[in-house]
Amino acid sequence: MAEHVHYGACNLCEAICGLEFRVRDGRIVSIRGDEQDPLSRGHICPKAVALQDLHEDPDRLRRPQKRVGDQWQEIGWEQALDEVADRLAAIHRAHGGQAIGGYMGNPSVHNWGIMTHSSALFGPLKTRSRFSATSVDQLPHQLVSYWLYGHQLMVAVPDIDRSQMILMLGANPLASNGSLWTVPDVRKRIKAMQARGGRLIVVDPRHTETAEIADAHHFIRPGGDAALLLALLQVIFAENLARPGRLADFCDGLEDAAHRVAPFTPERAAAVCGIDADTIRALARELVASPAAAVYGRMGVSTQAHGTLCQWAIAALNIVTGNLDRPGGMMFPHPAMDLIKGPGSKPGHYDAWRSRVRGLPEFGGELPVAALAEEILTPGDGQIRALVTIAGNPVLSTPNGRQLEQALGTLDFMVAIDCYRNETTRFADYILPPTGGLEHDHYDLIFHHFAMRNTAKYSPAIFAKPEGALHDWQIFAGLGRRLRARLGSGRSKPMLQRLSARLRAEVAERLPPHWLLDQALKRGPYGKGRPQRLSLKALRAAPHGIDLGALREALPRRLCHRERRIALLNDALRAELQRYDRVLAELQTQAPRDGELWLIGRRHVRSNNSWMHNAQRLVKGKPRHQLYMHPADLEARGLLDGQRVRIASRVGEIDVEVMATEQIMRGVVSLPHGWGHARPGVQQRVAQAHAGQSANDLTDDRYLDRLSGNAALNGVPVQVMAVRDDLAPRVAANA
Ligand SMILES: Nc1nc2c(c(=O)[nH]1)N[C@H]1C(S)=C(S)[C@@H](COP(=O)(O)OP(=O)(O)OC[C@H]3O[C@@H](n4cnc5c(=O)[nH]c(N)nc54)[C@H](O)[C@@H]3O)O[C@H]1N2
Ligand SMILES: Nc1nc2c(c(=O)[nH]1)N[C@H]1C(S)=C(S)[C@@H](COP(=O)(O)OP(=O)(O)OC[C@H]3O[C@@H](n4cnc5c(=O)[nH]c(N)nc54)[C@H](O)[C@@H]3O)O[C@H]1N2
Ligand code: SF4
Ligand SMILES: [Mo]
Repeated sequence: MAEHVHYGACNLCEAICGLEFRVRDGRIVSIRGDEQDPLSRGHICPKAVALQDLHEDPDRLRRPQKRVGDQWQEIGWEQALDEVADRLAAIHRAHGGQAIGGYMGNPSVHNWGIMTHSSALFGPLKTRSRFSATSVDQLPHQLVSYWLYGHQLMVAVPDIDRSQMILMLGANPLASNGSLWTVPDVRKRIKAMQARGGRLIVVDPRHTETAEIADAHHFIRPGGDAALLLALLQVIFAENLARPGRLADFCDGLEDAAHRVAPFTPERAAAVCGIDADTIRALARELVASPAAAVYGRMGVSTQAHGTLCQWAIAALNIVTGNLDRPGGMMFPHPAMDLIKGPGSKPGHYDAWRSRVRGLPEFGGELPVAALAEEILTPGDGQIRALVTIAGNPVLSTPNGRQLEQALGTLDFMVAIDCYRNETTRFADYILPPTGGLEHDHYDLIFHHFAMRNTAKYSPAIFAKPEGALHDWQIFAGLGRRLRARLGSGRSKPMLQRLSARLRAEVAERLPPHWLLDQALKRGPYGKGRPQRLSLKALRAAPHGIDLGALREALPRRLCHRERRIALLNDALRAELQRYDRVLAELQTQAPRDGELWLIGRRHVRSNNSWMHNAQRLVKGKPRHQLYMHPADLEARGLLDGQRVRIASRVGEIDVEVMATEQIMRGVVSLPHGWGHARPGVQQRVAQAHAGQSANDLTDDRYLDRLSGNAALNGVPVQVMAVRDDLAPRVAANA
């Protein structure tokens, strides 16, 4: 049989690497990096080969599943979609839209069919009880982008190929391959920057893989970044070093900002962040002196107690140093399918309503997921009684996962659109599994907005859709159609109008994502009448992808506020700065509590959140889910390297193996999230054999970034102690 070669992009992480697949007899024989991909240039990581494992995994669900008692039955699609729509419609009629919650997980943004068609499901449900992985991740970035630039997707990224300095906080791209920064092959790009005399400076409580190749690394106390970043701003203003250049022409609030950061001196910051005042001053001066520098902060500075303030200060630093929208600084990409300037753009909105129980603000139509469990558990009008999860595993990925488990057990109804029966979906009444990643086509709608180079690439399906399977978008379309039939659309409108609205919705839903892409490309910034003349046909003719060039100046044109201005400050931010002044004063005087340690997370290149541990190829070798702890902290507690220890937080405790390492700073411990697969009813055999424990059994649903409601998953106070023998039976039950 002939061997066929296919090209496509990997959709597992934000690096969207180009891949070359060789297929013989309907089986993959090799997966390699595509040397001709203009963005990734042949880069690949170990997870790409696991695409084959996902494709062939016998545990991956291929038919709709219905729970009957403790048994799961395979049923047909018509029955599944009809019954799910019946149940959702019944709850909607009895309790209203708010009673139906929705949670969208991380792969939603890596699967374009979910992006283009999930509104088919949520449109007729008209619910405000919506949640996603955004609020355990990048919510502060989106909020700051919305406030400053007028659009939640206007995120600037380090223009690394022309940078002379990157100050990186709370990110480990050597493991994560970059985030809110599509930067495949980041190691090579860092090395190239260093070869031209540029410097990478990493700020992280752990000496990470990225810190290892950096020119300087500063340990920072978890949660101390806001103090550090505000102090950098303070020095720049106090020493009269601000050079915003042309940005000053269209940026409001610069003087106000200078005035408001004045109290945050390096001396005050030092006491809280653990980096001394001289180092902070030197860092500020180095930043200002660099001809092209980028300040970039990610997970570690978003998912912490002052995430929004951190992201604001980072943006402010890039502005006052004149590095925003400057080659080699932080730049805004111009994607071919533009969700910022294109039709149907969603700039965002903030605090238009609040969560019922705790009063947390919505952002862009979603509530903070840390409030999901309480919205299910607390009786009253608007209580969530049914839940739809889409490509997510919140039991392992959101704070206080045990409480969420308890909540899921009380729901009247749950449906999961997911390919596995895992820690979350096992609570569902129905699981609706879509086709696998190699069985549908793909175009990355999101990550071109954060890419360090403008490119476009269409990935055709490698394998035909199996008989009797549905793509994610078809599941949404099928449910949407049925829900509209049961719930109607817009009762107040006259019948004809109602009919035509329904007709339009039905037509739109039946259009596949690639049709929508073709339209968007042709009408987009590189479409008809432009030199590139992009269309679906043009992309199909260029299987490696099309290079649209280096990042280019975007401001002020691309700003989305009226009059195309940057709004550096608003009332909410001013209040937050004032509040932080008080927080800092308290932190400065607070004595650390006896024996308390700060828990942070970490990522590994062979692991991807919670859902790829069923690939033998990735989990093999030594376990990677131990607790990292400094030898001196172990010694102080009479603990030994390699022993089982108990970690306890306000919300729970787990027992894990501890590993002594000087990689981690004293007073801090690190545990990766996404593990904890030994739960009843999970059908992921390999993962269960490598179970580990869930870090989110320790993280706290009450510990948030106050402004955004984003979960503070890093810097969680914990105690670590020996596992006593008399507790052994309980440990065994957990293990
Ligand atoms: N303590 C701690 N917690 C964290 C983090 C941390 O650093 N520390 N990180 C947070 C971050 S950044 C994120 S993004 C979240 C992730 O949190 P989630 O998005 O909730 O979890 P994932 O592990 O990504 O789960 C993905 C699910 O999608 C399914 N899936 C995969 N592909 C598809 C598909 O194409 N279609 C459908 N329908 N389903 C699919 C998988 O089977 C799996 O159930 O975790 C967060 N939680
Ligand atoms: N291999 C792999 N790649 C992935 C993923 C994965 O699970 N595995 N997940 C993907 C997803 S969903 C995302 S969002 C991205 C995340 O991408 P990154 O943000 O690059 O990922 P992390 O490795 O979580 O890096 C966070 C860093 O913050 C540090 N940190 C913790 N607390 C603090 C603090 O208070 N201050 C500072 N300065 N640093 C702190 C941690 O030590 C860690 O090194 O990765 C994506 N890529
Ligand atoms: S870095 Fe790895 S997982 Fe991420 S896109 Fe590239 S090959 Fe896929
Ligand atoms: Mo994420």
